[in-house]
Amino acid sequence: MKLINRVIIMLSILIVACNGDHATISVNTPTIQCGMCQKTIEVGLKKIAGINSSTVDLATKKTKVIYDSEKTDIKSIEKAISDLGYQANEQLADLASYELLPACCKIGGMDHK
Ligand SMILES: [Cu+2]
Repeated sequence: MKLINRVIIMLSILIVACNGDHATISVNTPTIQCGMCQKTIEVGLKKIAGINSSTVDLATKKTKVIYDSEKTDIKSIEKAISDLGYQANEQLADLASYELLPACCKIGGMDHK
């Protein structure tokens, strides 16, 4: 029983150590329009290596990204958001991806309803 306890404690230390690489950034995503944009970004970023999770705040138009700083960086994350069709900080949206977005997700799209 004592050995098992020791193994559990060592595993816990390892798990905490692994979490040390996780960093959080807040990215300005000013062109998001609606809940569908939110889903596109959150689901899209989940597929990118090194990104653990992301949360889009529609009210502030900011996207919080939790990532592994050893596997990716801010520039790659901005590029990934751009590839999904949205502006990320100074990185403009990839035009081809933007054109493929539903009408409601394009700039001003929610104003036409
Ligand atoms: Cu949208």
